[in-house]
Amino acid sequence: MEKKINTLCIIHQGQKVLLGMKKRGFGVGRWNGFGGKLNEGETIEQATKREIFEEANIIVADLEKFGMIDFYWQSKPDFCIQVNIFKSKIFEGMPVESEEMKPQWFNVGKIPYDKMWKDDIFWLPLFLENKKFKGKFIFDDADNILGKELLEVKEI
Ligand code: 6OG
Repeated sequence: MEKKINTLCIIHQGQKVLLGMKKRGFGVGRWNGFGGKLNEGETIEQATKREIFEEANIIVADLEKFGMIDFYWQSKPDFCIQVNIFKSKIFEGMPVESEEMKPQWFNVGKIPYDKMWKDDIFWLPLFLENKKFKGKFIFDDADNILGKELLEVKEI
């Protein structure tokens, strides 16, 4: 099994969340949190901070892990992306568009789920209610959900 560790960070301040429109690569054209793969020797937290700085030019001061989801695709049974999902409430700097992401604030009542990965509508409401979760999603090649498991947990 090839398991790729990824990070995902969403800034959540009261009734607002900061998302980014992915401008290139995997997930292009979708709103998502900020994140990516780990560099060699990096911890998951270090990679989370580096990615959001590279993609939105902000420095997060607090990181709390809220979720861990394993993603599989039906046509690639030996491949998995593990996404480690973090919340930050405090950051330094102003979000700035990068080559990879265009940041934008959304009201929690107006999350653009129709332009996001199809798993997000299941776990993001938990995240917004400060609930922690673990899960697994299986997609087909058109990124439709074929199977899912999602559990609220006390600690990740
Ligand atoms: P790069 O490989 O471009 O980073 N990611 C996902 N996010 C959601 N919401 N759903 C998924 O379902 C995802 N698969 C990957 C992790 C890719 C970014 O996309 C996230 C990373 O933050 C399949 O560097």
